[in-house]
Amino acid sequence: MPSEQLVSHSCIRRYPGNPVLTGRDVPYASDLVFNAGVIPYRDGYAMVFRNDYGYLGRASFSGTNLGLALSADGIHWHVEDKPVLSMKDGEIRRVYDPRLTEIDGEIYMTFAVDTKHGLRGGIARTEDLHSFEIISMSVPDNRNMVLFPRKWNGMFMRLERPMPVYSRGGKDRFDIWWSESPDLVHWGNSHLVAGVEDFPFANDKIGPGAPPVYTDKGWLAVTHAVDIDPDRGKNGWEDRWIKRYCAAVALLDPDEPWKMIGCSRVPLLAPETDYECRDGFRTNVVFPTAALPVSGGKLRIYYGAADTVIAMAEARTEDLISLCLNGE
Ligand code: BMA
Repeated sequence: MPSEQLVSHSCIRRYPGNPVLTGRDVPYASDLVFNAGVIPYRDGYAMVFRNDYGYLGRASFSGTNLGLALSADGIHWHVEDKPVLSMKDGEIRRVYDPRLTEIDGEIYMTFAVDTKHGLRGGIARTEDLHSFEIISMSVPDNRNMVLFPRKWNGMFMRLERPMPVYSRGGKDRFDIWWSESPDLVHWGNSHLVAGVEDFPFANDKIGPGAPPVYTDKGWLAVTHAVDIDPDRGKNGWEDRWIKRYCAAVALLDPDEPWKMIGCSRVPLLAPETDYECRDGFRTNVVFPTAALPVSGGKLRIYYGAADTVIAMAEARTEDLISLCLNGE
């Protein structure tokens, strides 16, 4: 039976000029531009994005680096001349999927690292978004880390997505966890925030998307939620791609941020447009990585579409909260 067609919730609007960044905007080798961290920066905005280049066929590329783009309005972007980070040595294969968070005036970037010995989640500090000081990297397998922009009882906090396989029947049953740290190096006191079963439209895995946003009702965490349909078969450039990624949203308790007050029971944003469903490397992918409060009481969400371009959508923060509270 073909999988159910999912539609985006009526509270969210895509930016009509989507996508906001593609490989054509990049002045160096670039095939796929997606999954970006975005923060307010100086008088405008800064974006660090993932760039895969040198398509070799099947699912492989000759390299991945991180690029920097600046914008006055958060919509129109100018990409700097050169990439700002790439890591490759005998152990590290690549660094990707950056997220940016400002905490107490310092800028931090979390990222995923593919290594010879597994997938690790890293944290770096940067003053100028050009050079990065690596602070820590987790043990494998873990990724999709996002930092909260405020400390809690003097501690840094992150959401993360470890990938238990052995203990979950060899399937991708990956959930969202919360951990705290005094120094961004030593992490612990971990709690489960949400399981994949909390999102009825996911049958595979969930993961943190954007760094959480503080509201008077709690922390709004935009996440991704994945369902698999083996009948999807060939999609996009890859030989076989059977997953669908939607954006979802969860509300976390302000006092005990590992406790989920509620979450959307339907997708916030489901792949529907051509740039999400058709024209890309991996079709049916909406992968949120940044959420910024903007004028009009709205939250602007940036997401990778089809692992090929970067797009944007907006919803009223109030509507996102009620989506979580009413379990719509
Ligand atoms: C995840 C990561 C992301 C990617 C997503 C959809 O596992 O690899 O970088 O956007 O899959 O393909």
